[in-house]
Amino acid sequence: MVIKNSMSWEEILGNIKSAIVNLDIENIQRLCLEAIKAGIPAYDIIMKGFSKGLEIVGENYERGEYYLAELVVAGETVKEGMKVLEPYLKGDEAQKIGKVVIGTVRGDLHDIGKNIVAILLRASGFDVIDLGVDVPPERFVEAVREHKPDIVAMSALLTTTMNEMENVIKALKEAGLRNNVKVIIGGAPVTDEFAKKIGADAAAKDAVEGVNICKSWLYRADQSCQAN
Ligand code: B12
Repeated sequence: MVIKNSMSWEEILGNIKSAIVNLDIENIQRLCLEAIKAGIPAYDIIMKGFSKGLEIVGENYERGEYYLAELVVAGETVKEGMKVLEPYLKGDEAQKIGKVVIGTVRGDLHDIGKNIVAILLRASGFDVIDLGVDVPPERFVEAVREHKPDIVAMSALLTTTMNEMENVIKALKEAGLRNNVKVIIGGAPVTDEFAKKIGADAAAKDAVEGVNICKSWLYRADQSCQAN
């Protein structure tokens, strides 16, 4: 009989996914550590473990099997796990390549995706000013005035709040600041067509694509970076 003493990456990620679905906040950190020890990249743990689990949580919610309380605990479980993963997502922060103001738009409290984008941006050398959740247009405008970022990044997870992104762009225009920044939007309901419609410069389907778009903007703006 063969005794199996080490799990495959697939099994480990499957356990993490299940822990999110089962709202197992007690064990999530242990499972994440196990995954890191097995050599699984932190970003894969997020995308193939956390996100897959959250997808199922969302489906259970839609089917009426989970309620708001379960969504809350699922969110908290991910945040506990992120505490373990965050150090492994950090890059070389010494060399700053640009500045980003990021926030989840007014009326929207979802911040797991936004936080992942912020972490990856920092890991890629961006200075990130995170305005948090439920951010009104005036706050984005204030932050652009104060911090003079290269990029404004917005997140929305609800079909009812994605329209707030257009209000932020309008407010930036009214303040005469729109041409000073690139605008990128993200979150499950957001599409390229929507970005075009509201006058954003780009939409990203996930954090990695978003970070790559941000990098490409700065590399284009600063010829010296093209050599890197
Ligand atoms: C966890 C969760 C919550 C938690 C959020 C906790 C937190 N701190 O974030 C809480 C409990 C607060 C919550 C509340 C609600 N929720 Co909720 N929630 C979810 C759930 C299960 C997971 C969301 C998530 O974190 N996904 C994982 C992350 C990693 O994915 P992501 O956010 O999409 O981010 C990725 C990309 O989109 C992208 N990205 C995201 N933002 C940005 C920004 C930029 C700039 C870029 C480049 C990329 C980018 O990068 C990320 C990583 O690749 C989803 C279901 C789902 N599967 O999405 C429902 C879901 C989003 N919620 C939903 C609903 C209905 C609600 C409530 C209205 C429920 C209620 N009756 O009160 C409230 C609304 C509260 C509010 N005002 O915001 C619906 C939305 C339906 C719709 N189409 O509008 C969903 C889809 C569930 C469902 N299937 O019905 N929720």
